[in-house]
Formats: sequence, C-alpha cells, structure tokens
Amino acid sequence: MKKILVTGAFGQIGSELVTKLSGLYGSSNVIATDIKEKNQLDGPFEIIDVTDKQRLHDVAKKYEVDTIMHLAALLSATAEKDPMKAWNINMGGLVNALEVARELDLQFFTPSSIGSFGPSTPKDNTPQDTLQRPTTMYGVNKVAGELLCDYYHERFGLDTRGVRFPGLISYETLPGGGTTDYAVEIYYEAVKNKAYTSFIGEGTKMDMMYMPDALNAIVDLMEAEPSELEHRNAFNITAFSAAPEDFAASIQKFIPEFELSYDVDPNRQAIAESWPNQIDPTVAENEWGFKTNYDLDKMTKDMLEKVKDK
Ligand code: AKB
Repeated sequence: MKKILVTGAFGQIGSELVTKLSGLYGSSNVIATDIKEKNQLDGPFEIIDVTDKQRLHDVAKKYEVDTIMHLAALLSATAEKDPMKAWNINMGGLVNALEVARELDLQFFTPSSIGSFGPSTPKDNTPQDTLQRPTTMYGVNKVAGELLCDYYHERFGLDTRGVRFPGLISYETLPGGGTTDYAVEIYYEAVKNKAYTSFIGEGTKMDMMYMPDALNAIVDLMEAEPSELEHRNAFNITAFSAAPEDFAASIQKFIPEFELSYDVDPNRQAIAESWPNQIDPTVAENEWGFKTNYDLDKMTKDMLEKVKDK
C-alpha cells in the first residue's frame, strides 16, 4: 500500500482516514475523491461519482495508485428511505470499484458492517461465520458486498480485504443517516445542552468503536501478511457493546447533570433490533492482531474534550 485512492473521502470515515493515510504514506500518495469538493486538502483531490466506472478507472490510472479504499455508500437509515438509490450507489459503486481494481490489479478495501446481520443471527457473541439474513436494504448490500469481495479474491486473485464495522464514534465529521448516529449526537448535545433525547430505545445494545481504533484496524488489516489471512473480507471487529443509558452513565462521570430521555424512532429502532447485541472479534484478533485502545469511558473523556474544543 503506497499510493491509495479513497472514495467517499469527505464522509465520516473518509475524512479522518485520508489524514491518517497522508501521515503514514505522504499526502501526495493519498488521492481523495468524493462526489463534490468540500474542504481544501493538502494532497490531490478528484471529483468521482462512484456510479461512473470510467471516471473511477481514469483517475486510478492517472495517479498510478496501487490500492483503492472504497468508502462511498449510503448508511442504513438513509438506505431504507430510498432502497433503489441505495442499491445503485452501494452495489453499483462497489462493483465498479472492484472492476477497476481487477483491471489495474490493485489492492482493495471496503467496509462491511454489523448491519450485514439480521434477526435470525445469534445476538450475543455473534460468531465470525454465522447466519446472515439481514432485513434492510443496507444489510442486503453489505452481505452481497462481502460475498462479491470474496468472489473477486477467489476468482481473479484480487487482494480484497474488509471488516464489519460497528457504530463508529468520532468528532471530526458527523455521520449521516446511520442507525448508530445517536452515539455521536449524544456527545454534541451533552456539551451544548447537558441533555439528549435518544431516537434509539433504552436497553438496545449495539457494538461501537472510537474512530482512532477503526482507522488503526483498516491500516493493520491492509498491512497484514496475506498468508496470515484465512478470512479476507468482513472480519468482525468491535470495541464495546453499549445501549443509550450506558453512554449516559459514562457521560455523567464527566458531566453529572447530564440527562437522557427517549423519543424512539420506530424505523431506526427496528433496524437496531435486527442487529446483534455484541459480535465476537476473536478471528480478527487471531488472524491479524486486531486490538483497540479505547473503552467507553476513555472514549467519552476524549470525545467530550474534543467536542468542547470545537
Ligand atoms: C449505520 O448505523 O448505518 C452504520 C453501521 C453500523 O453500519 N453506522
């Protein structure tokens, strides 16, 4: 991994991943791309609509990249509002990016999600290889994507890799349209108003992770020796499992007056309830040394400081 093209570079993961990769490999070696320009970057930027395969191919070729990190996608709640748009962007974009990687022989990363699981998946300690019958368009896209990436590896020998991300918490760029977004909003509201009304119900546990751990996971997996990898795509990874009241209890350690209330959104609640409570990351730990540095309280401390600074 020396010259990397990132799609969806201004999204929640992309905006921090580009900075991380620029620090590791040099900003001229990270080609940030997105559907429109937003911030001024140190390194190169190109506009790419991932449904336009020729454009993706031309940019990858122009910069002679050796890796594509394909992040452009609609998140779960947005995908559910417009399933056909999600299909076109999530599946169409992924197939285009995989095809460009095949044509130019590039290493490939794309994230899957805890959203690839469904109500019939074992809810606790969810194994790496288990029943996946998601009931959302996002989940259908993610399972299909996992299989497609495996297929490109088996059939064409492409070096495809990926993880199943839990809800990601970060302060740089807000997520948009996800079911786990409440876990980011709660910190902003805690700092602004010392109160938050959660759209996810009490007792609804989901896997979560702080962004620095997520970025390390991407780099560690991409740098892992191929011979160490028995699985390739869709490694279960998580830092901790938490419900809204767990975030509130953690925030109250730093802001004792903080208050949590609920106004549950039935659509996002239904999605959350179809996902596991806590997945098992043992296979990622064993195959490429996955580890995390942040538990809930350590993350809360850092998030509150960073959001206050903003
Ligand atoms: C979402 O909530 O849609 C994402 C995810 C867990 O994939 N954050």
